[in-house]
Amino acid sequence: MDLKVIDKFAKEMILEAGKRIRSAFSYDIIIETKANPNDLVTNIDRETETFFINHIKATYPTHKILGEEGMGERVDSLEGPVWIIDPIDGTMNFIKQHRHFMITIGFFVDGVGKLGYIYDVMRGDLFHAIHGEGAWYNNTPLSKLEPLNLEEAVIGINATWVAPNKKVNHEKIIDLVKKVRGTRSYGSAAMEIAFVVSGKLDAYISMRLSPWDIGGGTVIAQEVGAIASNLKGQPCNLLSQDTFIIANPFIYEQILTDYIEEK
Ligand code: 2AM
Ligand code: CA
Ligand code: CA
Ligand code: CA
Repeated sequence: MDLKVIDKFAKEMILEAGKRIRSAFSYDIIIETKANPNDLVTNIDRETETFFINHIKATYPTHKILGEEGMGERVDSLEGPVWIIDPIDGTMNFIKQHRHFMITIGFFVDGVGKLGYIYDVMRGDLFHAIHGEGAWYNNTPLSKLEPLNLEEAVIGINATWVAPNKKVNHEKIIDLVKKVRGTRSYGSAAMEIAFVVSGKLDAYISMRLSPWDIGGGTVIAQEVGAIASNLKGQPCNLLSQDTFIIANPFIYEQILTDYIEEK
């Protein structure tokens, strides 16, 4: 399997999908809700996922494809070549802000991350990685993450978790928010992961993400030395929903040990 060839294929496919999404703003975007009133999906999410599936199947008919909107087949093992796709990460941003949403894709072989992509559709910015070869922000190589103290860190976290909740001890999250230099919340998990791997954020924490939110990002993380896991410190499971942290390796342990207490 020539990863360089698949990488070129994937990049061209993602840029083409980005063009289609940008042009969708001049047509009707139909908004529906999924599991709850804040869980949104549009015709463009579904059409983009279908575009990826058709494109991949035409060239690589044996590859499996796991997508958020379920337009492909059921995937219940990571055996063989598997694409994990979120056609629009940050659907609420897509609908309300017309920016700050990503296409994110991971390509895995027997569960090992080989290629990872996070594409900021409106900025035209691509973060990508090839396993063992490195990671890039557009054409610029990304460096290994550098040492820093938690006091200097800027972290991505949703404000929800400083209020009493069923998931984590919120008092400890308040301590974390006070300890760090600043917090941000962008509304797209893939965007926050892209910022961590490029040193624009130093950690990102979420209480519930799905494989397609993090698949591409975990491949990029490996190449720059960012650590990604669930909040128990276990490897990310790419077949089911879980908690999530990605962090600069110099603060990862301290955040998990001193500030995260799951209920
Ligand atoms: P999405 O836009 O692809 O659904 C902020 O909501 C971040 O969490 C986004 O990356 C969003 O991805 C993700 N997310 C995961 N599960 C979600 C859910 N059930 N409802 C809303 N957002 C969800
Ligand atoms: Ca969604
Ligand atoms: Ca998502
Ligand atoms: Ca999505």
